[in-house]
Amino acid sequence: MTTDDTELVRILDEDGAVVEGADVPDLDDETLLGIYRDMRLTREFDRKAISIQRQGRLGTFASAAGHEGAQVGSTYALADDDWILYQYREHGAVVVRDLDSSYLEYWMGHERGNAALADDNVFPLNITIADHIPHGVGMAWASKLKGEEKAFVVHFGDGATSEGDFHEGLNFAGVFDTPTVFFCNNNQWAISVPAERQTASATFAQKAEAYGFEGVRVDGMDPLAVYAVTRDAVEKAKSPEEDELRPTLIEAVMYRYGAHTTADDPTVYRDEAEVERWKQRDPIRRFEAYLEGTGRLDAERAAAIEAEIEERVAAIVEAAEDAERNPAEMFDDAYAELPDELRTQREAFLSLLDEYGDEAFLRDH
Ligand SMILES: Cc1ncc(C[n+]2csc(CCOP(=O)(O)OP(=O)(O)O)c2C)c(N)n1
Ligand SMILES: [Mg+2]
Repeated sequence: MTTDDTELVRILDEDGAVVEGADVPDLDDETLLGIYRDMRLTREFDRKAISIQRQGRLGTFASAAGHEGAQVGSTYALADDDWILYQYREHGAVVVRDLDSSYLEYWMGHERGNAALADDNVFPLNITIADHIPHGVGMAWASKLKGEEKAFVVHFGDGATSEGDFHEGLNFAGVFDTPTVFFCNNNQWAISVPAERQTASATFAQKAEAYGFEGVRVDGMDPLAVYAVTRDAVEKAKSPEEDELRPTLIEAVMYRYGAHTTADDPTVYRDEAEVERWKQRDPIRRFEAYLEGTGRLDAERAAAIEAEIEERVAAIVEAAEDAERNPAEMFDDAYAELPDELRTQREAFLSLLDEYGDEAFLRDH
């Protein structure tokens, strides 16, 4: 695994200045400020989620801090009817697509939040590593056969590239030329396994070559660079040139600032100095410096955005905690028609709820 940055696509340097010769995407001020706001919203959502998890008000949570540039930048490059299939850490993609309290309800253990994502063309969250990659390829293939012009962006981690599903998915995508964008969030760690123990390849992006399509390595903490490479990949997925294949593998190089999840303690396997080194590339700080330097943002506007975000996240938490609970929803959505065995279980469960009353049941079980 290379630690060399020279082949990274980059538009902003670590201080937020445009890199010499870089092709800055032509985005209007509203869009640029939207990217900034959504990255900050992602970070605040993350901070708040961890805080309420520590108070016993949320289940296990996977932090996205450090990933905001990759998640928000890539999702801004999509049309509303393009699909996103994600792993579990890409809250920034959900933020762009329409974050509401139901998403937090999922992390509180209620399936409704997961099911609601489909309304925004987001496939349910996927904890079984790499399982959703073949799904993303299959959906993309079906869409192409139907004559649609949609892209399917599949997010996964560096660790996911060691799974059979990754290789099966990419191979199929190349052979059947599906409109799939494979977005590898190389955050340097798969729980406690470092990227250099994940592969002997020099980069994750180069794995695309074996499947016959393009691989791109981008600075995943530079939202403009991520936007640009994703926009190009999506364009190619929808209308490739004659000699091009539709799929692309994007390796977004970034860092997971926090623990793997709230159930993990990274101090036992990694050095705090490494975390601090990567924070020098922080996507929010860099982008803020860019916006300030180009006269699009000042301290007053940034403070107003911060206040708006804090209020919004507080409202999301309140609504998620106040939402009506229906534990029988765990039987919905996995099957169009429940198999007999699950139907029996559902009936038994409903009669238990009936017997106890919802509140007493939730308290005692
Ligand atoms: C098939 C499968 N094997 C193992 C696990 C346990 N597990 C959960 S997260 C994880 C690491 C994933 O790392 P990576 O793909 O780099 O994603 P990241 O957590 O860094 O975002 C593992 C091994 C799992 N969820 N699914
Ligand atoms: Mg990882």
